[in-house]
Amino acid sequence: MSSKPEILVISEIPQTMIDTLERHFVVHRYWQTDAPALLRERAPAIRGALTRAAKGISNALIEQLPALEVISGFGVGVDATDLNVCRQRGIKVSNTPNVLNECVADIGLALMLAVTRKICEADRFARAGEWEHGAFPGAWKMSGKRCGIVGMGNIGHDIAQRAAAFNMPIHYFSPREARNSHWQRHDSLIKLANAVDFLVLTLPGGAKTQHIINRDVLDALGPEGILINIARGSVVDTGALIAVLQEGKLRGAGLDVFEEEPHIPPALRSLQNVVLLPHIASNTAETRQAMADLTINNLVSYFTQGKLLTPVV
Ligand code: 8YV
Repeated sequence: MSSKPEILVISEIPQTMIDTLERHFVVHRYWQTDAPALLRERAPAIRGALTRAAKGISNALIEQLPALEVISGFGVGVDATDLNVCRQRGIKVSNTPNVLNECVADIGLALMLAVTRKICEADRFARAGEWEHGAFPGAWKMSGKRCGIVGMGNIGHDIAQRAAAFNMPIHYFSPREARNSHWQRHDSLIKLANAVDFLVLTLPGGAKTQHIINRDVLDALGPEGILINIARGSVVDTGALIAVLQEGKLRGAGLDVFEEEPHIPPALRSLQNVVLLPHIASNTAETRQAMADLTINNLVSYFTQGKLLTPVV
C-alpha cells in the first residue's frame, strides 16, 4: 500500500477535487463504494475525512473509524457533525470560513429582491405568454425598507453592507456586537421581528438554534414581512412558516435551505409568494474553487505541518 495517508470522502464532490486530493492521499469514495466492505477492509487505516458542510459525518460512521484524526468540512457550517464527539475522540475539525461570505450575501440580496419585486413570478408570467392578456399585477418596493439580520457574523455584516446600499436601515439580533454602531441591536428576536420588514437569517444551525424562528417570531414579522433563509433549514419551524404564508400573515419568503434537503415540502412548492432555491448560495465557480482549495489545504496542512489552517475543533 502507498505511504500516502488514507482519507474517506463522505459525499460526492467535484472530480477536480478528487484529482487534487489523489496527489496527496489515497482517496476512498464512501458514496460510490460498497460501504460495509470498504470499512471492513480499510477502516483501521483511514486517518482523514472530507465532508460537505451541510451533510456532515454521522456519529455511527465516526465510531467505525478508529484511526480518524481529522475531518475537513467543505463549507462553513459545522452543525451536521457532532463536535462534542470529535472533541472527546481528539479528532480535529476544520471548515471554510470567509471565502464564501460574498456569494452567500449576494444570494441573500437576490432573494430579497426576487420576493419583493416578484421576479420569479413575473418571469413565469412572461414565459406563459400571459402579458398578451394583460399587465403583470405589480409588486412592492425594496429600497428604504427595514432590514433585520439574525446572526451578525461575517455573512451578516456582508448582508448589512449590501442592504445599506439600498438605503435600508439595519437592525439585528446577535450575541456579537456589529462593527457599525449605526446599526440597531435588539435584545430579543420578537423585538427585532416587530421592528423590520425583512428578517434575514445568517445564524448557525444546530441544537441551540433549532426552530428559533417560530410562529411567534413570524407573527411579529407580520403580514407585510418577508423571511429570507440562507442559514440552515433547521432554524425555521417549517410548519409554522407554511401556515403563516397560507393564511396571508406573511408577505413572502425566500429560502435557499430546508429542513430535510433535498426534500422541499409540497405545500411550500405550491405557494406563489415564495422563492425556492436548491441550496446554491455558495455555488459559484469562483467561490466553490476557493472552498475546494481551502478544504484540501486544511488536510494537506494537517498531514504535513500537524495543524489545520482554519480549525473549528
Ligand atoms: C455549502 C453551506 O455549499 O458552507 C456551508 O455551510 O451550507 C454551503 O455553503 C454546502 O455545505 C455544500 O458543501
